[in-house]
Amino acid sequence: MPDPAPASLDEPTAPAADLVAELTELGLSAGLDAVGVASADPFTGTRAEIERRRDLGLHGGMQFTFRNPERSTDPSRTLAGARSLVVGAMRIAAPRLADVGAGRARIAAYARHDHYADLRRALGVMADRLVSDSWKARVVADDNSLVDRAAAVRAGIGWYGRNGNVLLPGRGSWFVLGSVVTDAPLPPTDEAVPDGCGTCRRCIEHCPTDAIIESGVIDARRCLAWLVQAPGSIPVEFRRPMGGRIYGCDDCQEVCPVGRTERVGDGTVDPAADIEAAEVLTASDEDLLARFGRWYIAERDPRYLRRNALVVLGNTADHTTPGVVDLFDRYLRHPDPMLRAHAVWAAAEAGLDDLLPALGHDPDPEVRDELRRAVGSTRPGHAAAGGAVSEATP
Ligand code: B12
Ligand code: SF4
Ligand code: SF4
Repeated sequence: MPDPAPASLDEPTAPAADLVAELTELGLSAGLDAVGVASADPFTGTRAEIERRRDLGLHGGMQFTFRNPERSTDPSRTLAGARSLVVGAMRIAAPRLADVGAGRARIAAYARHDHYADLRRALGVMADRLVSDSWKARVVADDNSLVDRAAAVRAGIGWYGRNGNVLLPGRGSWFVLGSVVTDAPLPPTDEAVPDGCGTCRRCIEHCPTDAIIESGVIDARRCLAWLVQAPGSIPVEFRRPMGGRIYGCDDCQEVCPVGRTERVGDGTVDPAADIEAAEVLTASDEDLLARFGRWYIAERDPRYLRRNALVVLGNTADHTTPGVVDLFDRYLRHPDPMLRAHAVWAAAEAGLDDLLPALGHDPDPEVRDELRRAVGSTRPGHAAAGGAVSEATP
């Protein structure tokens, strides 16, 4: 008898009923903490919500999913013929940490290690399995081609918390999210996860800048996680609330009671959790990009990391630490006016007003504004920079 004809690559066989179980098993073994399946129908409600927020200006100029909401909410724009999403969530180790020390800059938990690389690798294992059955499959995670949270909610992985994040039942929000978009017609996870926030409002109450303007709605113009990434100057009113943050903000997750007992690594020291602000201010562009290039840095220009480091220094530096005064002095003379302006603010906040007068004739209007503000500052114990600050133009 002749051998049966091999299945054509163009005509994959219908997925076996237990394929979802097998994919789930593969994903969990590869490091995922939860897997769910959703249909790949367009996320029309999410698209309307993104457009509404953009129209209200709540996106604060962000691009990401706001640039082309139609594309980001329609999986078939990522993979022609998409029928299903296999969604995965991966735990971020987020040990509760002590306050940052003087001059140290805090990195949010999701940015301390390359969690997205681990996530994509694990999703890739499931994608490979689908491809081995001749289905098409593409991994997407944090790349703006899909609204990752909406996919996770539709796949029954979690619910939208009031802090905007997706929370997994009993486990909280310390997870990164991604999907495999596939043309395989997989049976979706039946059960949606019910709201678990109840009457709690801790995240709204503890956001340092009141950026959560209603349940689940973030005004990015006030959100520190965005402001530290955004181009341009950090608006003055958000510099003190920035505290020691150089990248990301975890406050609305830190205060969340869900999954606290499960939180791994409490009390442990994570050497990637913070860095010396001075290190950022003395490193070369190449070094900064080699070390932090996987972060979203506006225009891929390390000057924005230095801008943040100056704010951190203004908020946390102990100016008796050797080298701190020299560092301020150097940045007060920096050729980049944005950095000079932040250095003026930071030096004044650190009580180093004596350093400021040298900038009396600064050619840049933003720097002159900072100097004027430093003179008029109401900071407790602030000694005005004195008459040496002149408004003369060169
Ligand atoms: C743009 C963006 C940001 C922006 C804006 C965030 C925002 N809330 O919109 C900024 C830079 C501020 C940001 C910050 C953070 N982000 Co971000 N971000 C994204 C990105 C690229 C797009 C998100 C998006 O489309 N937002 C637009 C809004 C409209 O959509 P949404 O966030 O899904 O909001 C939904 C809910 O608000 C819900 N909703 C509407 N009305 C109501 C009403 C109620 C009552 C409720 C409960 C919900 C609700 O509907 C909306 C639409 O579906 C995604 C990656 C991706 N490709 O999806 C990551 C992503 C959302 N970010 C992530 C993370 C980890 C963070 C930070 C925790 C990082 C940090 N530590 O600094 C913070 C958290 C800030 C916060 N509280 O949201 C994770 C979320 C993980 C999770 N478990 O939820 C994602 C999914 C990245 C990833 N692939 O893992 N982020
Ligand atoms: S990330 Fe920070 S600033 Fe943004 S909403 Fe959460 S607590 Fe507020
Ligand atoms: S802090 Fe409370 S309201 Fe906010 S996400 Fe957590 S459970 Fe929900």
